[in-house]
Amino acid sequence: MTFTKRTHNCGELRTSDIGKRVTLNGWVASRRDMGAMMFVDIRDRYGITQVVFDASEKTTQNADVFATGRKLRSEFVISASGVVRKREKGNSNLATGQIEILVSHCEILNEAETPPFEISEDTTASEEQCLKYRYLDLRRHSLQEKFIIRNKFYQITHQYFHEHNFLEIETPVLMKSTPEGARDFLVPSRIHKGKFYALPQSPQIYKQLLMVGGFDRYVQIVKCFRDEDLRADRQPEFSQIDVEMSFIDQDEILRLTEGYVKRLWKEILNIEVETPFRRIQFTEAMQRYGSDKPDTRFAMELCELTEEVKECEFNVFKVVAHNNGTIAALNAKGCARYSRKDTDALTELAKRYGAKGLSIVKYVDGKFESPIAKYLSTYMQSAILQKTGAENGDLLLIAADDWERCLTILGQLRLEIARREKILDVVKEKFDFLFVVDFPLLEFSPEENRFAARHHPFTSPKAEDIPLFEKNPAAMRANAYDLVINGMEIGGGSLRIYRRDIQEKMFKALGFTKEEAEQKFGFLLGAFRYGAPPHGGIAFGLDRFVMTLAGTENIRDVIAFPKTTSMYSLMDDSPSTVSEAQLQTLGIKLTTPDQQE
Ligand code: AMO
Repeated sequence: MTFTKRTHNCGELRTSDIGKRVTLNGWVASRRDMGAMMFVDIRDRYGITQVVFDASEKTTQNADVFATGRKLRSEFVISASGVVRKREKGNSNLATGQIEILVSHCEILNEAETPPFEISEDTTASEEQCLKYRYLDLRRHSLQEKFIIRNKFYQITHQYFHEHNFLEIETPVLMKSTPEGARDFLVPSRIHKGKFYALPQSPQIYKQLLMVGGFDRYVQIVKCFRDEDLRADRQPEFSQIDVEMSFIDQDEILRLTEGYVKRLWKEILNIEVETPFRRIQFTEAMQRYGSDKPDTRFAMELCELTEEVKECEFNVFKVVAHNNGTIAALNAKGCARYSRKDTDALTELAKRYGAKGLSIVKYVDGKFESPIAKYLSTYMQSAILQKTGAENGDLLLIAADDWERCLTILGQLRLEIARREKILDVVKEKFDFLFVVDFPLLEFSPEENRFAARHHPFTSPKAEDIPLFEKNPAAMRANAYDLVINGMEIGGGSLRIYRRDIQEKMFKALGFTKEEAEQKFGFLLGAFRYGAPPHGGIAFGLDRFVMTLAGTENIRDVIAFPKTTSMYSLMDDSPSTVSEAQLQTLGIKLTTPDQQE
């Protein structure tokens, strides 16, 4: 099948092209029929151009051309040829808005059924519908723009790391299941029945092995897979820019990161980013903002009140203080006006983050309005006012729990108040770059009654903290760092343990027996016997980076074919059942009857 091929795309013709004979190929975005005149907008990924069928003009008088124009409907794929002319009334919203094409030849390349929703920027279609017909949704200019940014992002990334002497090396997608934090996606082996590969949560171990293999600078844009609950910034399969280097220190990795971010912002947004970025220690980030990825575009800092209220008669505070917990407050300025419904919603939010309750104090007409007011002496009340800076009309939210949970709850409330009070609307354009450093090495899991690695089991402790393995593992700090932009964790990394004896101590602290460690990570420990260089690295969430650059809060906007929050692909209906024969080949028998349908 032949057709008249385009001479230009739908976004490039200008007044300087007036008089040229051109052909456009694209989709019918809209069609207005005014009787003797028809206006059709043709769309492709470069833009929209108006073409005109004009019965009064000789060129269009040809009955065939006009009849073809009449047949056009939304989303038909067409080829339209004619001469570029000046538009009578220009449209300054369109790059091509000053010209139009007087059609003298038109071919319908393919018809289209009426789409399930209108493909326009102000579509009223639900997100489910857009995802089910993603290929139609992707025709929207605002979505396509994000993929254009994503493409630029790839190019700059390849270039930047190439210029810095990095080698791109691919690592396996079918690998050994190793505990890394999230749940693995498993792939059954047909040849080795009863055995499974795992899809990588990240290429962490491989990139460390590449360092042992002598590739001192590795980078890879790589798909990672994690079976975890989804959020607005999480997908089960996502992309990382994975980086590892030998013979370096933390500063060198952070400087490389700053240069990379600077280049991305300059080339994609034409924004000059100031470096070096601020570095905040984990403890300080928690104390001031209640988060290890603080959004410091606005202040609203937390303040600790443990000392001030530990002697009060309110039992919850007393018990928490007695057990070495933390009592802290957030001053929501001017929010004493909140209704019961509002404050109940805040309590609910606190509970989602593990709070048993939330103490709410309205400071109105010089008085504390709160069920806990009666437990707080005048002296305590004035100490609270002084510490929180509360004034008439303010709302104090007070949490009491163990240190990290108390601050996390308040950190979440801080973000919620900022949303409700539209504080971020004022600072929307600002970018806030920082590194959070000096994370704890371990975190205690009360459910499992053991320590887990805060970052991953290969993260090195600070040299001066190594003796604490025996004495006080909870107090150990890691050589770990996160890149945070606008309150989103964009990247995380660490210097690695490269000595077998330290790695063994770490596995022991994590509660692995020697045999377990050998079975799970034997190949890594083995490699450490043969001269592992000091090394470290970082991985950036590519999708999150692009979200920030494209100014969207929804990760699905930057992934061509994303999953829903219930990890479903509405377009191809996956996951789906497979045939009994396929299961048999893999030696798998399903146990739940409804899975066998
Ligand atoms: P980490 O687990 O911190 O580190 O991941 C690095 C970055 O990947 C992004 N990310 C995600 N993006 C979208 N959806 C997800 N489900 C998701 N999970 C993580 C985040 C995060 O900062 N191997 C280590 C890195 C290292 O130590 O070098 C790792 O994977 O932006």
